[in-house]
This record gives sequence, C-alpha cells and structure tokens, in this order.
Amino acid sequence: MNAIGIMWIWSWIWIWSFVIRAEIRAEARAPNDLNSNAKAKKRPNIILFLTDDQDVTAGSIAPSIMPHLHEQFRNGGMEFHRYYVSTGLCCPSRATILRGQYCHNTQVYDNGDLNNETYQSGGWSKFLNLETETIATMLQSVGYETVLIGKYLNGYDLSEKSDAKVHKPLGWDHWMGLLTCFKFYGPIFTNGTDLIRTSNTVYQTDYMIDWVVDFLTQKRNTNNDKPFFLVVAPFAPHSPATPAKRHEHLFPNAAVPSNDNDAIDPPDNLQRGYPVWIKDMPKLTLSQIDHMNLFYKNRLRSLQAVDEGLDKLVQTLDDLGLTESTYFFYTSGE
Ligand SMILES: [Ca+2]
Repeated sequence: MNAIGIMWIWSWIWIWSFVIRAEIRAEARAPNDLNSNAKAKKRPNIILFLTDDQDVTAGSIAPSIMPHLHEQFRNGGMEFHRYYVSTGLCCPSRATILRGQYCHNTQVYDNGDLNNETYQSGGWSKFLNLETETIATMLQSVGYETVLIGKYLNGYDLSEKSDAKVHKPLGWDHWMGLLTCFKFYGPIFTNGTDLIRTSNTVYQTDYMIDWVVDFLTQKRNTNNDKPFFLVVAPFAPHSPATPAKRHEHLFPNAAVPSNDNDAIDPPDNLQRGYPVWIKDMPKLTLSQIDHMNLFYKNRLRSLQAVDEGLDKLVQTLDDLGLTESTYFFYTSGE
C-alpha cells in the first residue's frame, strides 16, 4: 500500500469531575505530486471517515484491535497529536465540522431540544437554517462532487420524523442519510427522495463500505474526474455496538481498562478520598461490571468491520489509481 495521501485523525475524551476535555490527534501527509506544476491545479479528493463515540483511552485503536488503521494510517500516514475538539458532544461537534464554527455561533449546544418549546438547544432541527452554508455547499460551489453516507446530525435519524425521510440537505450531490443509526442489521437510508431499506442480514458498516466502493468504481469507470468530498459515517462503536456476526466471538477476555481494580470497586478507605458526588455513589455490582465488560467487548467487535472497511477502501483507492490524489482522514464523532 502506498500510504501517501492517507491521513489519520483521532480523538479522545477525558471526563473527570465535571470537566470534559476533548482532543483529536491526526496524521497527515500531503500527496507528493501536488508540488509538480502539472498537477498543482488538480484539486485533491477528500475522504472523511467518522466513527461515533470511539475513544483512545479505552484502547480501541491498539494495533491488536484495529491493525489496518494502525499500519496504513497511523504508521503510514501522519498523526495530528494536538487537534482539539471545541465541544465534546455529538451534535454540536458535527455541526462544527459542517460549519467550521464554535457552538456559540452555530447555537447547536446539545443533541436535542430537551423538550423546551421556546428554546431549542440543539439537534438537527436547530441546524436546519444553517444548511444553506456548510462545507458541502462551499466545496460544491468550487466544483467538488459531494457525498455523504451514514449518520448526519442527531434527530435526523429519528424514523418517526417524516421530514427526515425525504430531507436532503443543500450542497450534497449524493446523499445516503442513515435513518436508523441504532439498527446495525437491516439499516434504512434515505437518498432524499426515497427510502433505501436493507434486509435484516445486511450489516450497516459493510453496506456503507460496499456502497462507497461501488460509487468510486463507477465514478472511475465513467471518467468522471471531478474531485470529490466523501463523508463515511458509520454508527460503530456507539451503543448498542452490535458486532457483525463474523466478529461476535472475538476478544472473549477483553474487559474495561482500569489502572487497578480500585477504579471499579474501590475499598472504603479509598472511596472516602473521592469527591462527594463519587464517594456517595454505591459500588458497582458484579452484574453491572459484567454488563460493562460485555458492552466493551462489543464495542471492540463492532470496530472490526470498520477496520476491515478501511482496508477495503484503501485497496480500492489503490486499484483505481486515486491514492496519491486523495486525502483520507479518520476520526470519531464525540
Ligand atoms: Ca456520539
């Protein structure tokens, strides 16, 4: 794999005593042919691969968990160690990606409107009037072919909202908005006009990867050389983190990382030293710990289709001769 043009971004969140701090680190290497006069005018393709709720501190990007991410992006690309997320929450963060503004400017402060009829604090409905100018409309206006498949903004995916079923935001030439984020098997998408239903044997991440491979292949076969901006946004490893069946057996001994067992089950003398809001909490039960560990295993398992998908996309770029003209970012939504 020629790794030039591959980038890797990562994000992680530390939550400690009401303080939420978010960072993204990423790797980047510019395509080496952009310096030549002949190709300098050719604008690069851009892929933004966005998982949901993935973290660094729980070990999900370890080479043993995501080997393709490690080899092709982290080792083969460039890592941004000090990329900072301005708001460590899903919808405000995605609104910032789309608009390039802090949340006090987008005024998308939350994932939903918190049932407040007079003051909507966030969610897709709050973003609607901002869709007139986003990274998609801007790139489209300068000749990019713009594509999104996967999760959009919180609230867009609610299947009971009939307006989401037909709504295609401005600026996107190709739209495959995910309407059923929580359904890892049998996901439903919309292209802005029609619903695209899949059977219950179809795994969400696999479907997205195959769709992107088909899109890129078709674009190449029709000699469509417009530069593209492509967002791929699977829901993994977000709860419920349903793994693909072929990965259900993996990581049987994985457990929530901890510096020591005291973090999960602190002895009384240690717990007394914690802040009031922690030390007054009851200790976790064995059943709760088992539940956490099962969820943790499934998060890692659900990332396997992502890692396989990255390999498939990188291979597809290679096969189509697009590697050196494409920036490929990998990161996670908050
Ligand atoms: Ca999220």
